[in-house]
Amino acid sequence: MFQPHLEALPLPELRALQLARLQAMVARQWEHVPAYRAKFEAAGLRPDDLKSLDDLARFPFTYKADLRDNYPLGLTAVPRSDLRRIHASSGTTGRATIVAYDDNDLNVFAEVVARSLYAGGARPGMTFHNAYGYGLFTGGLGTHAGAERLGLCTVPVSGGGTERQVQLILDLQPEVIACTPSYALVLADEFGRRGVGPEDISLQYAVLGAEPWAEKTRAEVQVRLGVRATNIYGLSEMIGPGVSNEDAAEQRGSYLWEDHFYPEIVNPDTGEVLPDGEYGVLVLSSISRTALPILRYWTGDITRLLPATNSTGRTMRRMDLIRGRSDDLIILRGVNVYPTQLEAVLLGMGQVSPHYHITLTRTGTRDDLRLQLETSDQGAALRDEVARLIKAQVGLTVECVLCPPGTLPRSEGGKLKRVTDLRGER
Ligand code: DLL
Repeated sequence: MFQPHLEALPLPELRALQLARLQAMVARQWEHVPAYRAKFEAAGLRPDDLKSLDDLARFPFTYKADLRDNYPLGLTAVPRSDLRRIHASSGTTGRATIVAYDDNDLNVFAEVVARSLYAGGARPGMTFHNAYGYGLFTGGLGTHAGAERLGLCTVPVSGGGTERQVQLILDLQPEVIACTPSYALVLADEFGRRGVGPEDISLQYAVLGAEPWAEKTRAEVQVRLGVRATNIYGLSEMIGPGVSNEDAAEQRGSYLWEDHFYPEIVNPDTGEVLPDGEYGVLVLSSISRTALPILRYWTGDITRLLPATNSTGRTMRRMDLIRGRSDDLIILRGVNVYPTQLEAVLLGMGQVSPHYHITLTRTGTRDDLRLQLETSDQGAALRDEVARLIKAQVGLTVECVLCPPGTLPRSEGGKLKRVTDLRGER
C-alpha cells in the first residue's frame, strides 16, 4: 500500500529517523557483534562518534569477505533462538554467504516488498505469478511474503518449467508477474511459439530484477508481454528483493526505501562519498534490521542516486538502473565496458534477439572478446554491422559469432551468466 506517512515523509523528518536508526544500529553492533566492535576500534571509533549523517563516512565499509570470514552466523546480533529464517546469497564463486532474519526482519522484509510491488502497479486482490526461485535464494520466499502482505493471490511457481509457467498464466490469468528480465524474455518466446500475442496475455505489470538489464530490454518485455515493467533491486546482505522499486507510472529510477536502507554512492577507487547524481558504487546500511545489521555494505553495484523531485509525491531518493557491477566490469585492451552496454547496441538493431553471450580470451598478451548472438539471419553483412556498431558506440573491436535461434544458454528462472572469462589470473 502507498503509505504517505512513510514514503512521503518530509525530508528533515526522514533524515532524523535515519540518523536515529543508524545510531541505534551502531550501538547494537558495538554491543553484540564482536567483529564490528573490532572494526570500529581499529578505526579509532566509538558509537557516539556518529553524531550526524555526515559522520557515517568515517565508519568502515562491510565487504562480502566480512560475511565469509564470519561464516555462517558470526555477524548476527541476536541469540540463535531468536532467528526465524536463513537465506544464502547466490554468489558464483567461493563459499555462499548466509544471512539471517528474526521476527522484526521478516516484518521489514514483507513491508518493503509490499511497498515495492505496489509501486510496480500491483493492487490488493490481483493475482501474482511469482517466478523467482524458491529456496535459499531470497527472491522467491521474500517476494512471496510481501505479496501476501499486500493482499495478492500468490502463485508460487518458482523458476524453470517454462511451458508449464506459460500454461499457468493462460489458465489463472494473473495481472502481475515477478521474475528476472532475462526470464521474462524466455516466457515471451514461449508465448510467441504458441501464437499468443500480448493482447491475449492477462499480465499488466512485471516486476523485474536480480540481474542487470537495460532500457531496451524493458521496451522489448513491455511490447512482447503487454505489460509495464519496473525494476526491483535488492541483495541478500541487506534483506533480499525490495530495497528499491520503480513506480509503474513513472518508470524512472527505483525508490530506495530509505527508512530501512541508508544509501551512499562512493568512488570505487577511493571510497570517498560522492554527491547525488554521480555514478559510483552503491553502499547500503540496513538501519532497521535487528538479526543482521550491516553497516556500509559495499554492494559492488554501479549506479547513481536521483534527486527526490519526482511525479509521485515520495520523498525518498531513487537509484538509476544498475550499470553493472564493479567486478563484472570488462576491461579489454584498456576499454571499460559493461555487458549491458553491448546489450543496448544489440537491442537497438531490432533484428537481433536479446540472447547473447560474451567470452573473454587471451592469446599471448592480447585479450579478445567474442560476442555470440542469436539471429535467424546468418549473413556476414549482419555480423559485420554488429561489430561496426559496437566499435562506433562502445569503442571496442569484438569478434561477432552469429548462432541459430535457440542455441545460446537461457535463463532457467535464476540469474543468467552473460560472461565467461577464460583469461585466467591477471
Ligand atoms: O538478487 C535479490 C533479488 C531477488 C533482487 C529478486 C531482485 C529480485 P542476491 O542473490 O544477493 O539477491 O544478489 C544481489 O544481484 O548486488 C546486484 O548485483 C544484482 N541485482 C539484484 N537486483 C538487481 C537489479 C538478489 N534490479 C545482486 N538490477 C546485487 C541489477 C541487480 N542488478
